Amino acid sequence: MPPPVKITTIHVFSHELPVRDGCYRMAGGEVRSANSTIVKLTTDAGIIGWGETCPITPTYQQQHARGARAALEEIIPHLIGMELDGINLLHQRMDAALNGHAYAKAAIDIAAYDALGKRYGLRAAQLLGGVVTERVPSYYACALGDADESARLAAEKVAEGYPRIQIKVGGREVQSDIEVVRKVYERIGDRARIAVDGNRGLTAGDALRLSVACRDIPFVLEQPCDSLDEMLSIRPRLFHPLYIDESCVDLGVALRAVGTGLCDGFGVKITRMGGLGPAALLRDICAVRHLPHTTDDNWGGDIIAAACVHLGATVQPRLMEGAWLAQPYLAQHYDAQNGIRIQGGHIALPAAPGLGVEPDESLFGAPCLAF
Ligand code: 0XW
Ligand code: MG
Repeated sequence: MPPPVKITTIHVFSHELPVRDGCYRMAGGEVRSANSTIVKLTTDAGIIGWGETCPITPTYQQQHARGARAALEEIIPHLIGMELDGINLLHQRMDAALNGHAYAKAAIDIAAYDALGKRYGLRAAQLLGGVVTERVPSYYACALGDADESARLAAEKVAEGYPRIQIKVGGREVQSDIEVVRKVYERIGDRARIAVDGNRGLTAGDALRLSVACRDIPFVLEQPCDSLDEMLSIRPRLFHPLYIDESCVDLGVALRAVGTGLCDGFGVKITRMGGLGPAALLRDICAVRHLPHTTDDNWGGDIIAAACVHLGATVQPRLMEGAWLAQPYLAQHYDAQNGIRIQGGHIALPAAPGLGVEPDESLFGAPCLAF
């Protein structure tokens, strides 16, 4: 039995990811550039694991880029020298060093899966339970826009092969949202599944109005309102399945939601759960009640994209709502050769051990933290 490997150094980088072609709009704000935190974990066997966490904006959820790096500065000194072989032990060590801040811990978790996979010659998806598919479905998110443009874009993406389209709504007159949903459905019909994502931007009344006005259109209604209580107040009167995304702030909420039937599915964010390990636990909790879910994250480059694809590759196909990637909005890959790409609305699972991507470290400049 080979001896366990120990963590010897962890470097943290700050890396700006500008949005190609302008900005990405959703309720609550627009994104012109997102600041990513990248972790490089090195072991005594010379194995390197990469992790990433990239809040999309400081307002999308209770996370922000500098907060991730401040949390990591608190946590990392407690990890140097520890054996890497147990993901649970790693999380216990992180939790003993700092309460909360799952989105920061996620970058360490992801780097650990990358390093462990390389150590044992296994892909992260194999460490997460096994590969169900080598061709992971993605979905395309039509940013907040007008009805004609959203319909045109949705039709274009369905023609490319995307099996699911997410329509952004919220933060404006609900009549505009109703027009967008109706126009998109008129254009694509049942050629793709539709999710209507409010990103917390609708009042309970407007969410209900949207569902009633579009009751003839099949879609899932994702996080229409800010709080779980607002969504639960209207859920019995909705004509559409309710998915929660931003309100699922941790595994405790997920356990309650699944156990008491508060929702019909999830928009999962791997970093919000704390990384691949906790997100795989959410996958398994959803499987108990046959609840569909995505395997997404907020924003980020090839590292977080690979994490989303590896988790997505382990989900039962009938519960898999897709792995959204920021890639279509980015001008660069961290790994020019094996970067994560969407083709025909689907993503090939990388073949190499760990995450299967090897970032060009020179892209990230000097580390902002080095332990
Ligand atoms: C569409 N996403 C996965 C990407 C953006 O970060 C927002 C998110 C969502 O579903 O809310
Ligand atoms: Mg969402």
